[in-house]
Amino acid sequence: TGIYHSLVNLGTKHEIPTKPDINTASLVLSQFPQGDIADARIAFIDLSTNQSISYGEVRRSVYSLASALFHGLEVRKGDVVFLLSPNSILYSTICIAVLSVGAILTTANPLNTKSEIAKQVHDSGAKLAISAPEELHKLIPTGVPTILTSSPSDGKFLSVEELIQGCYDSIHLPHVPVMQSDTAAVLYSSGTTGVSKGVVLTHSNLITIMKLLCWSADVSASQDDVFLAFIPMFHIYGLMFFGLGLLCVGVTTVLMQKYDFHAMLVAIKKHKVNNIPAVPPVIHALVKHAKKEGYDLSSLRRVGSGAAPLSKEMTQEFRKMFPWIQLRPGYGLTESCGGATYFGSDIDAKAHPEACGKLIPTFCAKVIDIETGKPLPPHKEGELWLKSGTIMKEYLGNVEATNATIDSEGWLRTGDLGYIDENGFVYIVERIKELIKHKGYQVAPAELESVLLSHPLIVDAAVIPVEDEETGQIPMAYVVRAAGSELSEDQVIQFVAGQVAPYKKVRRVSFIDNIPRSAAGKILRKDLVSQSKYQLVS
Ligand code: 4UW
Repeated sequence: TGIYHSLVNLGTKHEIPTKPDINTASLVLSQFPQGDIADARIAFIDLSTNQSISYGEVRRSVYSLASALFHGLEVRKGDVVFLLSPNSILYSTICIAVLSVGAILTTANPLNTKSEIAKQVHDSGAKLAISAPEELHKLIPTGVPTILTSSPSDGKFLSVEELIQGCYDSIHLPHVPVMQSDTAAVLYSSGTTGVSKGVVLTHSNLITIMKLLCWSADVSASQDDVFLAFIPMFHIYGLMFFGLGLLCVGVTTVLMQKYDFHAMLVAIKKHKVNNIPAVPPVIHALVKHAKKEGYDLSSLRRVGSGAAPLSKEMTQEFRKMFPWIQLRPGYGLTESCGGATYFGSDIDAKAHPEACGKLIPTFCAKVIDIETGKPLPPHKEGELWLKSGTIMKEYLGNVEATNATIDSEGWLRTGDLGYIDENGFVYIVERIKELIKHKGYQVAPAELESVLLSHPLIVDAAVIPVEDEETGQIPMAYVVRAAGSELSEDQVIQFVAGQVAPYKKVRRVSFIDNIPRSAAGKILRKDLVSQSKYQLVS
């Protein structure tokens, strides 16, 4: 039939609950390690401040904050709450409290600019924002009522810390019936084409992926595991691991507000970190620089890699340098609510250095011939399509994009070119969608093109990815200048940099007479990509 199924059984321990009236918050709280000793176990440590929060404190904080949101701030089922914060020991508490009152969580990258934030606030229809104090200035112009994560000095804004310490009920959750089918979160992703869109995830999606994550994390047996989190919790990868999933298995997570190579090495040694969900640039940095820095990585047991491709060479160098560390690549998307593939064993991972694992239980896949639209047999390359209980419901308010991405049978078109071998290992070969990945972050060419086109001396523009060893890919712009204009590469780079988050910056510019387009007017990015390769070698 051309359909690949995960051949692995989830087992009864991690069975996905089917009762319709279970929600993400009640599920996470019910999975918290139980008893006094477990209550005192540290859930999160902030690396920079050394502040920590125990499992018991997370639970009580969730109850108080949920009560405050519901009774004090009148947050109701279906209201969207916008969270703008770097990783913090309260991030999970906020997420779970918001979900527990049936409100919908939308998260954003704190690096985003004022106008990027405003767009998301508007698109998501946020009723309330929760902001780190240093990001507050980006929310004020939106007019959305805002509370801060931690207490401000001048006392003008309410804060989550104050609400938690206030006199709200810390023993019960407000009684709000929330169903698995209700929307839980709206995360932003550009998908296969165009600008950022709201990926609508239901409680059922989150519950399913959390159960799968607990199963694949394989840490429940030794609950003294210590994870390191620099992957941001606003992104599906960080949200699923650190925001929600890992709380179900009782590990301690050391949080970094932002990734820094040296601080990471210090954290690993100081806190005896043994697990790091990472991204390829971090693997790259460990291979290239760890020796020079005089590291102690002896505590590390497992390092994951996801969000962008990791080359076979890098995989092999990493294994050679750090033979005691299991390197486990995985592949996932915001639209699939996180990981879709995994390696169940290190033997498998070592034997398949180019693969990103096998399908996670409950996932099915097809590899679709791009020309004919027909499913392909093992080893043949085509677009990877996925089906699972974790696949998003839709793109928020965008029927056209939803229909272009999910077919009538519920298959998600990933926009990734790949193949599956006869043993079920999944290989991602190339991205066919427009998305650029810089350090694992999404950069949408369409968004940069519209910024470029707003320049009075730019007539036409196209943005493509250029491969970069250290960061994965960088955005490069092809620009058609207005007649007689002497606009320079640097001026173009500065113009874009003034309007977008730093990770989206155009880092290379080439001037061209016209942008190649198809008869239907679509930019022929492939032609530009080949042209850029030619330019780089010539
Ligand atoms: N190899 C090649 C990979 C890989 C990859 C992703 O920003 P999004 O929407 O989402 C993510 C999610 C990553 C993730 C990985 C592992 C995991 O367990 C987990 O669970 C929480 C999450 O990055 O970008 C999706 C796109 O990123 C590329 C690919 O193009 C995909 O469509 N990508 N992982 N291992 N490419």
